[in-house]
Amino acid sequence: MKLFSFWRSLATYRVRIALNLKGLVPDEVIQVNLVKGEQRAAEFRAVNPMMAIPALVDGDGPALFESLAIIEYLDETHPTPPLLPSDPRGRARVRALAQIVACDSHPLIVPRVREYLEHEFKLGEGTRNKWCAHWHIAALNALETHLQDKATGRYAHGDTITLADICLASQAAGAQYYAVDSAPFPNFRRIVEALSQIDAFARAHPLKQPGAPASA
Ligand SMILES: N[C@@H](CCC(=O)N[C@@H](CS)C(=O)NCC(=O)O)C(=O)O
Repeated sequence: MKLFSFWRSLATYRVRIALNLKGLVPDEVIQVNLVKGEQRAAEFRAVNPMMAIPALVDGDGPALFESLAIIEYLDETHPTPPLLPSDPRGRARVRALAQIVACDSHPLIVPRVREYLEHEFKLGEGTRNKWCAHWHIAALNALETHLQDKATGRYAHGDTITLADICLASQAAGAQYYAVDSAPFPNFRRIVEALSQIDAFARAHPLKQPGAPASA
């Protein structure tokens, strides 16, 4: 297994958590430095034409891409522990919570969007950070409302870790980058705090990866 990764990538953080939960260790972790723009190099473009990480090569390939698809692939090929509930309604809720993070919020703050805002619209760093914080808060408001549902337990869906928790953890790390206060989101905060105590989450954290700053 080969994982294309970068310490700061929230989507790759999601896949690292899933790999850890499944007890899987990639044979190779290939760094794609997003700060240097290596995701746009021809070599990586051949791996993922979307020019984004993560990508995962399992065996002979071809490369898997898109974090949610990769995680569901890992869940199907390594079913223990399961990352989705056994009932259709539960699966729909977990996938929907995950998609608020991975499909509605995160895509608005990735490097290609921030760089477009900078180069095309000449928005300064302060304004770009405000943009990112705004979309984080929009997602946190929606998540917090959903997490008030009785389906929430110790974690986002009952007392078992699911794909939704993986995504909540990545949302929390992103919110930290942009200094978003999580105090108005007590359910979100409680769950993220519980997740941070779990080794599979702690080891996968962006700041624990090679190349990460000593503190951020
Ligand atoms: N929807 C994709 C998002 C992938 C993505 O945008 N990854 C970011 C890092 S978290 C990236 O590589 N961005 C490169 C860029 O925006 O230029 C997923 O969940 O895998």
